[in-house]
This record gives sequence, structure tokens and C-alpha cells, in this order.
Amino acid sequence: MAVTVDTGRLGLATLRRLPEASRPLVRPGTVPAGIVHLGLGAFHRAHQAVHTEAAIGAAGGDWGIIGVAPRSTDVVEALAAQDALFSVTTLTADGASTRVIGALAGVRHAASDPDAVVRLLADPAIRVVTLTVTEKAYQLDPVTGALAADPELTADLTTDRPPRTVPGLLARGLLARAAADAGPIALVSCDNLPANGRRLRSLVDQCLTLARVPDATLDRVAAQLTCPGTMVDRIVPASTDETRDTARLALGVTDLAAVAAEPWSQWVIEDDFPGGRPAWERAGAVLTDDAGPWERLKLRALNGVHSATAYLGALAGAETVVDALALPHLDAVLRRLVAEEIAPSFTPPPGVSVPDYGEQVLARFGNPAIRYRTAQVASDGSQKLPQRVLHTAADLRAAGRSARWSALVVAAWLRFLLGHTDDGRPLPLDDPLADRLRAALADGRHTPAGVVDAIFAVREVIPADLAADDEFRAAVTGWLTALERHGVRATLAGAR
Ligand code: CS2
Repeated sequence: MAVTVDTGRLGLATLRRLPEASRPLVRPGTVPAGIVHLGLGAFHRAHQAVHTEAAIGAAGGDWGIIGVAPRSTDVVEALAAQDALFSVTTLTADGASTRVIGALAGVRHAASDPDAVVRLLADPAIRVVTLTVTEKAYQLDPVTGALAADPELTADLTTDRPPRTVPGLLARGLLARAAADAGPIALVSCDNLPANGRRLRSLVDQCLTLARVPDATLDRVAAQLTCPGTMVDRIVPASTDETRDTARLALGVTDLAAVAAEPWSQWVIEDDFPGGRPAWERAGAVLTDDAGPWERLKLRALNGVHSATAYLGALAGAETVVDALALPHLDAVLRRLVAEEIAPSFTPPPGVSVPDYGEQVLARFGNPAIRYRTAQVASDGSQKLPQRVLHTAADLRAAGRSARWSALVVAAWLRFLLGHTDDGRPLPLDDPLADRLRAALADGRHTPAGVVDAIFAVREVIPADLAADDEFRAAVTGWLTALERHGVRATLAGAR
């Protein structure tokens, strides 16, 4: 859609021109900061920022968010030029609605001024730090749980240079905070990882140990720190020119930080905030003692099904998740995956039926207004597959059950790693373990069994019990053989 009129830029000065229904729920620039958020991507803007704005709107509190982009400059520049305002467009089959969010109290770029971020973390006004930094930023060995060797992180923790990694920033910030006696703080992971709170705590603890700080300092940091776990859920595709055009049409001004998302938004948070928190329960969030069952539900029955759709869809040439769902028989296979394998693999939150949740998920994936690219879901598979698919399979196998639909998803990932769609077009591999995976495939690529052997030897990805499970290997090999010989469409048509 081409929009030619120069409409001016979103900002405090143009707020009055916005349609009433698109104005923020709080007066932008008037809410002092209480939260620092690391990772200014589309997901944060459409999820935590929206819930936090609604909480401040409903119950007040000094909970403005300072948004920190670790690396990317684009979003920081766009927001800085807009007085930290941006819009969220909610997309349904029937239309769109756009609202400007006023929760950001400022933005920073960590890569160009890491010391400013460290100082911010040591500011007594800041009592909550939230993070959306993606799975790969946690830098813990998935098998041993030990901090992965990384020269950049080691330098962040053992020299005086300004920190360059996210864990380095956090550790240095917490030390500065303890030195300044700035009071308690909660670090809140909003990434799609199992036990994300405990994982973040372990990451921070191991960083502090590596930094060789005295025990008394460690105790001071620990006494003031909590890491509540969370489950976060909203489908937020990467923004495009179309997103920005839609925002401009709705607002009458240009918003270069616009995001678009589905209507659904869910946030389950463990209520452990020693320095206080926004009244997120007034903004639809569920506060609980244990987010674990919600996390497993979401990772297995939403993200696992998303990944299944993305790998099978990408191989069949589908550009988006909606296109993929139009593949004949895919929805039936996904329903069997949910009912026969995901549902019996774990205990869901009280009152939740996993098959019903799965139906809701399929309806959400089918939202025709959301163009979520299969390539986006398919990226970083080595970081996503364990909690999304492999833990389901491992739990089933440990209980002596079949995991053949999960095996199909693993086979689709392996075929995706081989790099070509069913009709021979290249599929790029965007994964932090890409070199390892390619090297493994170079040894094993000649037969399906060789590919399975090669990738099942990558122990950071495949849990040991599954790697040693001949029946599971045979199931994956069988599916991979079918996918290679007949392609996705015929494999789905013949799937029993
Ligand atoms: C998706 C998620 O890109 C992906 O891997 O599966 O980002 C998904 O859209 C969100 O987790 C939904 O809450």
C-alpha cells in the first residue's frame, strides 16, 4: 500500500493529532522509570510494554521502562526521534486497531554506551529488570548447566573494559548496585526457555563467581536479588514496510518503530519482586507461585507446534505459517501431535485441557492478517528444539510411550538443515550452532541414517537418553527417508 503524503513523525508534539482511540493510556514523559528492559525487539514492544502501560494506567506507580537495545541501533534511533513513543497494531481477520504506547521512559544503546547501562542498573529507582534477549543469549550448556566458555564474556567479567555481552552487563550492573547499596531488584527473563527464572539466576551466579568477587559481595548481591520465572505469549512477527504503512494510515503520522501483533496476549509471572512491581494483574497478567506448568504448556503446545509447522512448511515452500497450515493433512498431523504426544507428556496447569489449548493455538496460527515467516520460526533450531520438541519426546519415551509425531518434527528439522526445499530451492541456516551442525552433516549427509547419527551426536541439542534410544532413532530415520524420497506433501498424506 503506497502512502505518499508527508504526515510528520510520531512524538510528543504530534500526540494531539492522533485519533482519540489511538492515544496512550498514560501521559508519556510523566511516568518516572522503575524498570530497565534489555532487548528492544518487536516482542517486548507488543507484550511487556503494553501490559506495563495498562498496569500503570490502571493503578499508577513509577514503573516507566527504560528500553535498552544491546546491539541494534535502528530501533534506538527510531524511538529516540519519537520521544520513545511507538504504536502497536492489533491484527484480526476483520481489521486492525492501532494504539500508541506511552510506557517507555527512555531508550539506550548498550553497545555504544555500556557504562551508562551499568549505572542505570545501579540506580535505586530501578527495581525491576526484564529481558527479551532470545534463547542464545543465556550462554549455559544445556546438558551440564555450566557457563559456556566465551572469551568476550570472560573479558567482561575479569577486566575493566566496558561489558559487551548481556550477562556481562547484568553482572557488572549488579555489582555496581551492591556497591551503591541501591536496594533490592528482580531480574525477569521473558524468553521462551524452560525455568527461565532459574536459568537466569544460575547465569548471573556463575558470572559473579567467574568475576572472582569476594564472598561478602556475593552475599550482598544475592540478598537483594530475585529471578522470578515467567511465561510470555503473543505472536509478533518482525515489522515490515507494511506494518509501518498500516500504522501511518491509522495514526496520521509516521512511526518507524511500529509493531503489529495478534490480539491474544498472555503473561504468567512468579510473584517475587522484593522492590515492588507494577500492578500487572490489573493488566491481564496471571501472578503465581510457579510458572512451570504454564511454561511447559506454552513451549510444547504452542512453540513446539509452531516449529513443526515452520519446518514442514518451509520444506514444502510455504513462506508463512498461514500458508503452511493450508498444506493438506498438516492440521490433522498437528492435532495428533498435540493429543497423542504433547498432552500426555506433562501435567498442565489446573483446569487447562491441552487439546483445547492446541485448538486455540491452531486458530491463532491461522489468523490471516499475521504474516509470520516460517524462516523466522525455523531460525535458531538448535536453541529451540530441546524445550519445544525433544523434551516432549524424552518424557514420552521415559514413560515407555511412542513419540513418532515428535520424531517427524525432528526429521523435518534435519531435512531443513540439509538446506533445500522439496523443489530444490535453498533454505538458509540461521543458527548459532550452524558451523557445528554443518560440520556434523558433512560426515553424515549421504544417507538418512547417517544424518541422524551425525546430528544425534551433537550433545548440546539431543538429550542423551533420546540419542541412545534406538526406537526413536529408527522413527526419525523412517520419517527422514520418507521426506527425502517423497517430499512433505506425500509424507503427510501417507502419515498414520
Ligand atoms: C515463535 C515464537 O519465532 C518463533 O520461534 O515460535 O516467537 C512465538 O511466536 C512466540 O513465542 C509466541 O508467544
